Amino acid sequence: MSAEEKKKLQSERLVKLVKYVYDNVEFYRNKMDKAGVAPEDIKSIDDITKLPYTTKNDLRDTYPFGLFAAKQSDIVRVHASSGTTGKATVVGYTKNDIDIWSECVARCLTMTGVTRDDVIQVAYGYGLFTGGLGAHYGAEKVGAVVVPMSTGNSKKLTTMMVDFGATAIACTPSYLLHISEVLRDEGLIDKIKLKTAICGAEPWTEKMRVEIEERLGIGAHDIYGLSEIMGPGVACDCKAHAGLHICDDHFYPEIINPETGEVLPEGEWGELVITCIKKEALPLIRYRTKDITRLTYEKCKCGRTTCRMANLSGRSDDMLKIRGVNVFPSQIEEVILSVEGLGPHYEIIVEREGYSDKLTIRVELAEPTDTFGVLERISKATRDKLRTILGLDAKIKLESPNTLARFEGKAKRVRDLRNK
Ligand code: DLL
Repeated sequence: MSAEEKKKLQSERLVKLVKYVYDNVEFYRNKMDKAGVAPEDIKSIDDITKLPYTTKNDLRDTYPFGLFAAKQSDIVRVHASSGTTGKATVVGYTKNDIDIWSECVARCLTMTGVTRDDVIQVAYGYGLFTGGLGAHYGAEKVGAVVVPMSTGNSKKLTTMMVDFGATAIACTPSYLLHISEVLRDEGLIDKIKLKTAICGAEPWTEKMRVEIEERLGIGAHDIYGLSEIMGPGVACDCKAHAGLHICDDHFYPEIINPETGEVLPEGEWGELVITCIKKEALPLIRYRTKDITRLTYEKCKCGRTTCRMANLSGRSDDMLKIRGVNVFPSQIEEVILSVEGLGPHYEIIVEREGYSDKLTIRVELAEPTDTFGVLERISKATRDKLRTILGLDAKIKLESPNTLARFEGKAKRVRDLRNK
């Protein structure tokens, strides 16, 4: 699709959407009236900046169904975020929304090379989390054989991976790391037929992606999404690994300065804002994702012309401020994966010591060793790199392989104990 055709489609969809939500959602009607914007003011996609932002708090304040635009009789599914703090956010889908979702996930899987000839294990959690069912429906749409593993039994997963000749897997990157260890420990690495992994739901660096590829001898792809917008399948990286292709005929992306709300030009880092221009049940307008990325509209090497977003450097609310320095956990991950002798499992602990912050990084060694000289070299290399790259002093605690927690869902790698 040419840029002009895309813009025309996005404009038509936005104009229709704004009228639809104004007529059907009291929250949006009030918000637009307050901002002095009428549906008629929105004539093309360029007018999107006239519309107010939507936030997670808006979803919480209207819990559970206050932002739904469709009649209950048209809703066929709900999902909800696990919500460790505050109320869960509840999201809903009409039959058409489920079709769009499957279509977007199918596009993502296709760009990673998955076809109807694949056997794919879906090892995201099934249930209220969107990962399992989202990936499942998309994989069925492609026509692959879907094995709905969910999470919870890594040994069964690895056994079936061999027995069923699974060629693809969809799960969080941290879970795939764990799976790679189970395969190694069970002596199964040489027996698998795995070619492709579609991993997302949590931040992971390019270095981690390559580490996973090397461990398993596969192509690993980054899939992005969030339940408020749909679930997995908002964007995915193709074989060129040059950013994630956004399904921008359904999800219109913008980048804003998270502090001022100002819209930023192409190429600048900031908070991703998404408008669902084609959904029926919960079509969020200018939803602030809190995810930090940047966009490019250049045509990809693969030939696709969609807007692409960079691999996420983190969420604005995951950013740690340590002794005044802003740090994303992903930056620490980059450093760890660049030091020879360290494995990819780590934990970041931040504590208050007097008036200062204390940063400790627990990280597993790649191979067991207790040779003092080796341990000292690895610790020093890690400390030095953190100081040079992030300007931070940290205490490095080297752990034996297989001592830190493993995760089946989203990894929890940060313990911020400062306000405890
Ligand atoms: O995590 C949906 C999903 C499932 C995406 C499976 C990909 C694969 P939520 O639980 O609502 O939905 O969490 C959404 O997770 O705002 C990001 O902060 C983070 N996230 C999702 N995908 C990625 C990714 C699902 N590829 C939140 N890289 C988002 C980094 C990601 N962070």
